[in-house]
Amino acid sequence: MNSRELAVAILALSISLQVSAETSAAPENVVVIEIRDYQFMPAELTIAPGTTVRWENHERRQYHNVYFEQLGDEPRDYFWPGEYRERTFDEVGTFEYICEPHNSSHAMRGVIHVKE
Ligand SMILES: [Cu+2]
Repeated sequence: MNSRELAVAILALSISLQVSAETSAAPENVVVIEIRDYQFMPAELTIAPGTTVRWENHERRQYHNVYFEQLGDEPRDYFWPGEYRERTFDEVGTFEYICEPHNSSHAMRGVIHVKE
C-alpha cells in the first residue's frame, strides 16, 4: 500500500468511526440539546409531538438543570457533566424553561415549540 492509498484508508476509517459514534449517542427520535458555556444549544427548538428531547451536560465541571416551571418541575434537579435529562413532549404548545441557578446570572434559558 503506498502512502496515498494509506491516507485514503485512514480517512475512510475515521469517517466510519464518526458515523458509528453519532448513531450510538442517542436513540432515534431523540433530539439532543447540548449544554456548553452556560448555554443551551440550540436554545430554541421546534419538534413534532411524541419527540423526546435530551439535554446533555458537556461542561467540564459545572452542573445545570432544566426547569420547566409550567410543568411543575422540581427546581433543584441538577445534573453534572456526562449526565443528561430527558423529556418527551406529547402535547402541542410552547414550553419555556430555564436553568434555575443560572437564569439571572447567565440568561440561561430555552424554549421548545411542539407543532404538528
Ligand atoms: Cu446552569
